[in-house]
Amino acid sequence: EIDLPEDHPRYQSLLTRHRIEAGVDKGITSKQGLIAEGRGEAFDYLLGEQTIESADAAERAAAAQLLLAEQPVLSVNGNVAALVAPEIVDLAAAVDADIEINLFNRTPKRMEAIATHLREHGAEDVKGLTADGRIPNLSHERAKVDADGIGSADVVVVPLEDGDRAEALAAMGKTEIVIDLNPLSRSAQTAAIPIVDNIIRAVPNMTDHARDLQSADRETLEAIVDAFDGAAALSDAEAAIRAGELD
Ligand code: PTJ
Repeated sequence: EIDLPEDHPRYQSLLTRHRIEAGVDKGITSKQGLIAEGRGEAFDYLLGEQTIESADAAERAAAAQLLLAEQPVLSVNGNVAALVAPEIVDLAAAVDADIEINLFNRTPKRMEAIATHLREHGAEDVKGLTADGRIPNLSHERAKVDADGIGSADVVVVPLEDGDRAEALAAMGKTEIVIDLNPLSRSAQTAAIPIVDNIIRAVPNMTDHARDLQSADRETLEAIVDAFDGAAALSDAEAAIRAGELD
């Protein structure tokens, strides 16, 4: 990591930009990933670069949903790998989930680079390379998944996902947890649990909630999931953006 001034008011966004840039240099992140990052950053700026209360509630509900799941999978793309590889490995361990690489712009080279990067950060089993399953109603490359990963998962975490794929996964009957700073995106709108927060804050916070809920019984976990209202969380995020919580 480079030396960034921690007291800089935009420290988090500088750090995020740096990680994405390094991801592109390493062949992990696509050039389009830079554009996606810029879009996310604009929303984060308007949210005051903080985890708003409704996002924290969504992160707790997501942790509960993951603990209840039979076969949870965390989907990783080029931006996610560059931004939060060790944090994704931690979350997977906390909720006993698989990690699967799933790319919008799939190339064998980038699949390999991301798998290596995840393994370097402690991932043992990385799925996505077999690609013996398909998401119905998507074009060939974008539809590829592992049959024993996302293909048969009941709960999937899809961060920074393209709207088309989020919809196609939901149509397969998956319970989707989406992390996306844009509350108006189709991905966020499609999710059972939309998390409107920067992934660099969302993932570690989900892990904290999961550890806190580790020994909770099913009833307690189900009550947390049931009490969460996705549509209300999205309106709350939009209201926070409009109100401008800038520091
Ligand atoms: O690595 P690949 O090939 O799978 O490609 C990944 C990208 C992200 C390039 C691809 O999925 C894409 O083009 O996504 P979109 O349609 O730009 O959507 C990305 C969404 O993530 C946007 O709504 C952004 O606001 C949001 N976003 C970007 N950065 C962050 C974010 N949300 C949370 N945290 C971020 N750091």
